[in-house]
Amino acid sequence: MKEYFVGIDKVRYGGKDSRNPLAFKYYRPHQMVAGKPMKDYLRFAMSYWHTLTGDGSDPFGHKSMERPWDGKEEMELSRARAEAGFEFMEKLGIEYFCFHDLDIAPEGSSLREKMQNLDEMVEVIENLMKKTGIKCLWGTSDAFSNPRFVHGAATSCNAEVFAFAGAQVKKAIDITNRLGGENYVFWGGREGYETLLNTDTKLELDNYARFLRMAVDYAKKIDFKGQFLIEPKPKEPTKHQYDFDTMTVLGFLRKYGLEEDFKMNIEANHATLAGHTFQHELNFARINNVLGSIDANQGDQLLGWDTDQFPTNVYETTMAMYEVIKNSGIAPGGLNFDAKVRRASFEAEDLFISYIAGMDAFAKGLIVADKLMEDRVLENFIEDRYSSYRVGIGRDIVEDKVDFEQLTAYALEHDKIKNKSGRQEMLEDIVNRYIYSI
Ligand code: XLS
Ligand code: CA
Ligand code: CA
Repeated sequence: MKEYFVGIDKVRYGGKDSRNPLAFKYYRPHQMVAGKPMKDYLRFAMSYWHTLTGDGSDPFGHKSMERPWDGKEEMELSRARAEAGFEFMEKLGIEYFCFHDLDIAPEGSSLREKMQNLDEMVEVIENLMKKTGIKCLWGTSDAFSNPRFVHGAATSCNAEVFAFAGAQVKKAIDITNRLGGENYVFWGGREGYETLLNTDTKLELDNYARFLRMAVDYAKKIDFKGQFLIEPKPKEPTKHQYDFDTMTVLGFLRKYGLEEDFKMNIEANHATLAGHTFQHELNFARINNVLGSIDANQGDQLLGWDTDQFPTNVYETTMAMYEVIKNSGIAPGGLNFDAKVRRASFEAEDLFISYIAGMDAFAKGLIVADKLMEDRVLENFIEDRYSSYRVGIGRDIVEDKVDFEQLTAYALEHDKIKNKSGRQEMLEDIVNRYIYSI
């Protein structure tokens, strides 16, 4: 087969002192960490959109990326991107990919044509998967780009759009199933509102729940075994997105009795847009048993939007992998690089360099988090901090044995309270020390 990324060989481990931008410094797929090969914790995935269809255009400028498939159009372009994508993953040793229906095939001029194009491309991708052993982490449907979705898809004010979205998502579940997708993602790009002046929020939310219920029923019908995931994001492109953050989504799912069928796909940049840290979202998903998968990227602290940058902040990757280890891993989810090279990093080589940077940051984060846990640095501190709940009145509280009157009787006798320091700076310093030493 034609080689697309000419001059770039298979990326190898060069060790942490390597100066080669095209070598891994920390990522060694088979190195054992926390009882598993690193790659089984990380389960890296390529995002089809940012990697193969992103062209660097932004609201102020045209396409800037130079790509080996430039000049091709329509189905020929889709085929070239697929072939190049699998070459890219093979060279980086990435075992999974994630895609939107719209990423893999042209829309065509009708719904029927769109579905035919998809079927044709799914066959191409299926063959590439067989040849390389690369798997599909998740599929999804782009129900936000086309102007028909101006008012949303499942939450549109227009019932015809709701119907179209149903057909589109049904097809996306079908093809994800055919490609053996281990998950299916719902990201409600325009499922929100711009102004309450024209919005029936109650009907929109009821309809959204109806839509998700239909998806669950359909998955059962075709025996799709993948995990359904909702990807929280508070805003952008809409002013307010209904899937604001993990706890909002959980409240919604529980209200409509959908909580058994969905987990979360947590994206770092969406967490920060919601005013949370990445670790906060992972933690809240984990303690509620809904940590499904991760969109690995990072935002810019000075910009209030979704910049989808490659994740290079080791402090963040460390605390993210700390949550993943605590979760006993992320499978059947993974770490999808929902990240794009900057507009000025327009050479194809930048794609490789960026993935290597992200993979290394997470590999290092995994090693540091494992070491922190092995030494029970935070665990011991936290255990001690809450030790008052293991004896006396504290034990009675957590065993639900006391009421306000009993608490009053106790407090009247024990009102000279002594607290202990939270030692935040000490803990931050310890985490830093672990990061430096590896
Ligand atoms: C956009 C989202 C999107 C989803 C998949 O902000 O991150 O890319 O991950 O539709
Ligand atoms: Ca995402
Ligand atoms: Ca994003």
